[in-house]
Amino acid sequence: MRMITRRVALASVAAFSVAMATTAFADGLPPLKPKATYKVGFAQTESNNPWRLAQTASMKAEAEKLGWQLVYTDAAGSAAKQVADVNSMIAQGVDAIFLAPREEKPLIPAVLAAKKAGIPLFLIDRGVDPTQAKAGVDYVTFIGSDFVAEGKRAAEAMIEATGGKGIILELEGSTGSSPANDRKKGFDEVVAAKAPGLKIIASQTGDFNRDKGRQVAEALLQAHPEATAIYAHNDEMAIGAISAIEAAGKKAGKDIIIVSIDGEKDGLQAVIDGKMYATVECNPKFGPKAFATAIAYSKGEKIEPMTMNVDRYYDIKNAAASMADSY
Ligand code: GYE
Repeated sequence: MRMITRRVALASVAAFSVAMATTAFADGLPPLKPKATYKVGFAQTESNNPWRLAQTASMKAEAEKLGWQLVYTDAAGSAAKQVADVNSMIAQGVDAIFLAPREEKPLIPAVLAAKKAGIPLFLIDRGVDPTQAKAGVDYVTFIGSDFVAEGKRAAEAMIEATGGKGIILELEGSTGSSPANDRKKGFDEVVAAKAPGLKIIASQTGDFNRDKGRQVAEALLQAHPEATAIYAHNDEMAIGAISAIEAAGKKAGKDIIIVSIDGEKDGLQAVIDGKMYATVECNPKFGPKAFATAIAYSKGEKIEPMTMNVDRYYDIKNAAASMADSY
């Protein structure tokens, strides 16, 4: 009889904790239990440019500083592999996941799988489709830059550099990624609203990649010899475009005005060399902020659904002075 009573009591404790867990889920998010140390995952999208390498180095350095175990994966540019990487982190029982989603839609299943498994997930640097997964509900927060604002700032620079007249080739980032979508949106909007004399004659993806940027710029320069400017969604493609411009016997910075985004060392050098007019900063050093956010979350502090980085702007006035800080 006593045995049975005890079993009933235990069963109701179990029922209570299920109810507690359900309450946490009903609030939208799995909790991160306070612990002295954690095993966390970082699902990187690719490692083929200095920006990505700087981001990975920053995440690894912070994990090491805190003495946390980091399960690191590199999706090598494949959204499908990145979904598999997150699923493997879930299977390994990580406490939390930092995800830099390659594209907005294909990573939705990974975000939802982490939530379902009770693992809090933090999006860093890129976003996912907000109609399919919500910050503060399906994942804890997005930490990163305002890409629309970056695109707008790049357009202002382009207007300044060209006097509002010219024919622009646009090199887009990876198709379906939030920085490519938003940097295009911000730039195109400002050009349409403020510079009727600027015409975007072609816009094509170079996948945020230096060599693809070079190849696409080469084809576009051939198809549109009247082009006078290039807007690249990142420095790597801008550097590739400079090679294509020079191979076509033209002068970067004179015949073709270039504006870009990121602020990597080679981008700043191109500004110093007069080949690029300006680059809008997008800071890759996420480690301190990402881990501090997870710690704050574990303490039950309120986390804003969007944590925006403050980005600088580099042109000839400050490029040289910013080199030491760059990557
Ligand atoms: O601009 C680019 C990188 O997602 C914000 O991705 C990031 C972008 C960055 O490959 O260089």
